[in-house]
Amino acid sequence: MTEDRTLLRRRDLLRGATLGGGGLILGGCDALNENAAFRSALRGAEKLNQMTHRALADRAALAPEYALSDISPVFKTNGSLTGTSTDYLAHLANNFADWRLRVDGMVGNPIDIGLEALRAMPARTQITRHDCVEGWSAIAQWQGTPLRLLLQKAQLSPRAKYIVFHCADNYGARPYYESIDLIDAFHPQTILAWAMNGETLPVKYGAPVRLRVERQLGYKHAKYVMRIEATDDLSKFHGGKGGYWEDVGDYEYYAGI
Ligand SMILES: Nc1nc2c(c(=O)[nH]1)N[C@H]1C(S)=C(S)[C@@H](COP(=O)(O)O)O[C@H]1N2
Ligand SMILES: [Mo]
Repeated sequence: MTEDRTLLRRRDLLRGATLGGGGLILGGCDALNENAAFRSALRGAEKLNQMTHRALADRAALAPEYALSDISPVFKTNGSLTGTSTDYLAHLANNFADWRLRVDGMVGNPIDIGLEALRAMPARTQITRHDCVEGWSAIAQWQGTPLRLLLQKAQLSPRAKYIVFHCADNYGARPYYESIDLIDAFHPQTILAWAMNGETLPVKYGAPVRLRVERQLGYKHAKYVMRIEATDDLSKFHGGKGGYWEDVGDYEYYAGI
């Protein structure tokens, strides 16, 4: 199969998997397929067989979304309940007025964006279920900026393979961090959430922004995100396995649900 035909078939599959979702989602899917970095990530797997096609279509599918009436009256917290860095604590005291999110690493146009500008970008609102590996779940409404929009703005390099989230908290003695591949980074439900259940994101849930990556377990949903870094090599970060719990607890890198 030629490369072009392979791409076309993958595109059809990705589209097919989300057709039920309506225009916004198709838009996201198109954007995903037009992105050079994402296409290059797919091209990396040269010998795609039927199974891989199915796996890709599955990765592009949406997580279930719920009704307002399904929202959990109590949403548990887990891990850190605040950022701990000096920098973060100063921003917290100042209500994040001068806080800036950085998007850098393997990008052509590094970004430095404040909370107001982030909130002014096109946003997505979704009511989803959070599943923690420790055995609890809770449903909440999340509103935030689709990660793919920031990556496009930053001109993600076609050589990038992963997106790393640097957090403002130490959990125990180590900094919390997480990372995801480009399939999840460009997934329409992957957002940097700055509101929860219609209110500004509370500190214990990750203010000012936390990742929602709805097809994966709770520990991938980085809270207190300060910096987003594109890379082709996870081994150079902390323990080298791509995330805090992957390094410390031997948790799976891809925590699919
Ligand atoms: N920065 C940071 N992000 C984090 C954690 C953490 O300790 N620090 N804990 C993770 C885990 S295990 C879960 S289940 C969720 C909990 O999110 P919640 O406190 O909003 O329920 O955040 C995840 N993200
Ligand atoms: Mo968790």
